Amino acid sequence: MSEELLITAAVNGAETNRRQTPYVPYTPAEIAEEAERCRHCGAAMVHVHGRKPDGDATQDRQTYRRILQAIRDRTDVLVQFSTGGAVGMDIEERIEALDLKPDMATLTTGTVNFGDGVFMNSLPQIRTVAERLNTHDVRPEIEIFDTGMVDTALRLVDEGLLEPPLHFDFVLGVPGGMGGRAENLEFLVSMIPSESTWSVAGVGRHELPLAKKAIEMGGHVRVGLEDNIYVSKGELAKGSFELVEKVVEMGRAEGRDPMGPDRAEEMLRLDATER
Ligand code: KMH
Ligand code: ZN
Repeated sequence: MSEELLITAAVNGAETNRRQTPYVPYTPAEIAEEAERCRHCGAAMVHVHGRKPDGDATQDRQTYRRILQAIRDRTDVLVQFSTGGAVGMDIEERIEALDLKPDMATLTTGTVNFGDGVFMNSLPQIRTVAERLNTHDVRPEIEIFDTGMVDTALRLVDEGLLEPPLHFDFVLGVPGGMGGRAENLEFLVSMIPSESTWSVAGVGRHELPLAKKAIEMGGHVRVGLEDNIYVSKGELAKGSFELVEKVVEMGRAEGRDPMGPDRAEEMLRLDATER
């Protein structure tokens, strides 16, 4: 297997906070510094969430504008915006930054229990996000937290709202969602059209074992403090870059070097950006 490996760093998320780890970036400058470190270590893309200076999650357009600019000023890494935001956010608020034309943005194709909360994505809401992505010509990464979400993504293809080839990210191990067992990943991969590309994002202790499994299966990997804050049992990662380093090592052991942003752009059929 010689296909290069796409590593996406989910550097902050909406939920990871400073009470859990001092290393989670909040401000645009902090996010950009971390993005640069992750790129240096082997990530081709960063998945980012807006945060207020006190750490509260925000989908505010100005915050995303500053994040995008700060990252572009420092590094050529691809930038993927979250449209999920945090549990309980209004759908319009979640997509107000898409006109800034990030390289990619997420699209979750279903509702899932998310810890004690509910991450709401009704069919009309999913269509709203897909339409807005299309309006601004932003390619989606389809976030799958459970099996029915794959079927819904395929339904959106039939409706003309999603254009294949699709790129999926299987987020496994969220309390309330599909668990982090390797068989779950195998099943999800069996469901998607063969021309699709995919990555896995294992949550918590599932992150690195699922990364290894995905590498062996020919898929790609998302890691970072959004999903897991430990680099080994009981040891906090000093940033998402340490998790990226681990995945680079795992990839190389299987003959898969990390791909750069140019190759990722080509594989994911993104419009070439000036970087
Ligand atoms: N924070 C979660 C409720 C995404 O980024 O699009 C949703 C999430 C998915 O993180
Ligand atoms: Zn996210």
